[in-house]
Amino acid sequence: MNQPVSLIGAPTDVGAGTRGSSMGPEALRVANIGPVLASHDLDVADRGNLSGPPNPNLPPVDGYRHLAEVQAWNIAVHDAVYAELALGRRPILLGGDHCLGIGSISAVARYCREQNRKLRILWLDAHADFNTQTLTPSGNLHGMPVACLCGHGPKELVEIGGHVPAISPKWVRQIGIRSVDQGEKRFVHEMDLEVFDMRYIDEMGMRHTMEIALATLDANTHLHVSFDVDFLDAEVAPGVGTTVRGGPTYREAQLCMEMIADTGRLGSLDVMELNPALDVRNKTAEVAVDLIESLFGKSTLMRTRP
Ligand SMILES: [Mn+2]
Repeated sequence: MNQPVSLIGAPTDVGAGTRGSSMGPEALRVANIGPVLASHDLDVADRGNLSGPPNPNLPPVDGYRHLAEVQAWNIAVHDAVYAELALGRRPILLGGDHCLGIGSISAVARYCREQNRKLRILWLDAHADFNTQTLTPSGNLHGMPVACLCGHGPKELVEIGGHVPAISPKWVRQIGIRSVDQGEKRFVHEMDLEVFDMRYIDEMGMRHTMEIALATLDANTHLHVSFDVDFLDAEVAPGVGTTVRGGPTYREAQLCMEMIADTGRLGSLDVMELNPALDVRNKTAEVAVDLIESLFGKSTLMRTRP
């Protein structure tokens, strides 16, 4: 029997510029995420939705929009994700915007620290999400979670996991990146983040990219995947607030997910930024569920596994 999984809905868009990702968890359920995972010999528990403050839709204050609301939601996410890990289950966070990666990944990092496990984070996204107060053009906190996790951000967010910084940039592999602000790009270089941008994927292929991103995992490594749906090409996944053309095709994304599944190390997952208000007949939710199914063992392999 595979390690059981728990679905945690976090219906909020307080960290985003465009509203609607608050409806993401329900759209993923409508696309049958629970039964689809259960069909792969998985014990799936749906914990329902977390609750938190509404979106006040206000301009930035000191470079941040909705800092108090983002903090409240991330604390709720942190506690829920940590509770599932402590039960020996694999949390799947249904976002919600990507600011919630702070709560989710700080919980995973805390659990790994306590268990003496190594952590590898795959950040699948069109964006580096490495903005700060001074670099951000918008103040939207969904553009800052990786920086916050690495200790660069407001103390209300960087201290959520009880350890600052929550993670080391060395644990992160970013894949699919193709839209980064100028100052943000400098900061990514400064912090020496390992980025597999679209140019790299085009030149080297998804297979090579994933081989490098997954290299040196061992039996004591917890693998966390933070899947921003805007990772996918906008043609495949129109239902996100920040679509960027030129992303991975369906087949590239499928290979990416299958290679992650092949490691047998997936310990937790975020599915973020799905925005049903911008979707077409829930097709982006269905594509997301299909790719998540690949992450948990659906394989296109006919020949025996290499
Ligand atoms: Mn993101």
